[in-house]
Parts: sequence; structure tokens; C-alpha cells
Amino acid sequence: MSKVAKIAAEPYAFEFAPHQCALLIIDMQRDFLEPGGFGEMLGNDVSQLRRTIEPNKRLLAAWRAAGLLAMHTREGHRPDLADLPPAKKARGRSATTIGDAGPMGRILVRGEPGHDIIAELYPEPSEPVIDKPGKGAFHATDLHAILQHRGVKQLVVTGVTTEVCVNTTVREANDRGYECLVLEDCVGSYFPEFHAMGLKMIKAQGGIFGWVSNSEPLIEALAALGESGSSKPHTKGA
Ligand code: C5J
Repeated sequence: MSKVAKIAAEPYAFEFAPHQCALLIIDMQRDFLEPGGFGEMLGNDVSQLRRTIEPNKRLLAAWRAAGLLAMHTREGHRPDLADLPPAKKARGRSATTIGDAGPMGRILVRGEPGHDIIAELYPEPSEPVIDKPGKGAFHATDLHAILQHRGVKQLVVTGVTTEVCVNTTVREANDRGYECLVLEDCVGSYFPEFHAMGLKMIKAQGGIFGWVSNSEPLIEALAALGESGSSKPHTKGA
């Protein structure tokens, strides 16, 4: 039986079961965090998201040290754009759209430099990367199958943006029976007010979609796990 740690959270403590929990880092891609990508194309100030990098780095390091399952997602499309809904391409009515050439290659297209995950959080070879065409990480992907095969029941969700891909993914996960803990300092939005409201929506009504905390208590719990010797790399190569 794996040990459970209580993590201070809202609306009440989250019962963290490390060996049934995966870290899911949403869309920490150059296209969202760096100038010249999809985020900026939509008129956003991409510097708003950069405060999430350091807390995610610390969390990912602690997660890896505990030998737990970390996963990453990337929003993007096939080079032939066959999976791009015309409505998504037209959205925003900007001169440059998904699939067009930009300073980091074709915007939001798989295999292009802008589509890749930022260097600071680059996945290790053992960490599954989910390529998703939509906002939610479960839509048109094998995420649910991978989590089921690994016995995952809980998700710690981080990344960008709070009210779009993080919220959509948490809602999808909740409907599939996963318990989701969202970390305030590790998620970010181009709009501070949407960030705040996105988190409120998750934890409202007794945690209708999940729990909200920040990375510190979780990192402490991960460190304690290592000290107690109950951390096992159960997921790697499983
Ligand atoms: C957006 C995302 N905002 N990753 N994508 O279009 O949240």
C-alpha cells in the first residue's frame, strides 16, 4: 500500500497518493511562452507566462527525484493540417494563422521549433509527451489509455494557460474520474483576472473540478517521501 500525504489545498486537503499520481505539465511550449509564436500571434503579452517556469522547474526536479510519473502535453497540428478544424484556423482573424511561417517555424505545427517544449522543462526520454490538437489533453489523444495502463488515479496539473488548456484538461479529467490538484504558482495566463477566476472555478462548490494549492507543500511532501525511503521508481519503464 502506498503512503498518502495530506497536502494543504482548497477547498480542503488533497490526499496525495504518490504512486497513483502523475504530474501533467500542459503546453509549456515555445509557441506560448516566447515572442513570435501562437500566443503572441493572438495579441497576447507572452511575458505574463514566464513566472511559471521556475516553480515548474523546481517541482519537476522534485518529482523526478521521487521517481514518479511525469507527462507533458503540446498543443499543435499535423504538418498537413488535416486535424485542424477550419473554425480554429479562422479564429482570431489575424493576418498570420496556424500553419503559417513565423520566426520559430510554422505556427503550432508539430516538428517545428515553436511547437517544442521550452528548454527549462524539456522532457526526459522516459516521460510521455502527448500531442493534442485541441485545448483538452484527453480529446483525440491516448492520454487516458496511458494513465489507465499506469494505474494513475490522480493528476497534479500545471502549465499554461490556466483558463484554457489547464481548465479544459482538468474538466475532462474530472469527468473521467481523476482527482486533480492544480498548483497556482505553476499555472499561468495572459490575463491575471482569468487566471484567478479559472482557479476559483476549479475549487468552488466543494471542489467541483478539483483542488488548488501551490508547489511548496507538494515539494515538501516529495522530499519527505525520499527521506522515508518509500519512493520507488514504479513508473519508469512500467
Ligand atoms: C491556448 C493553451 N491558450 N495551451 N492554449 O490557446 O492554453
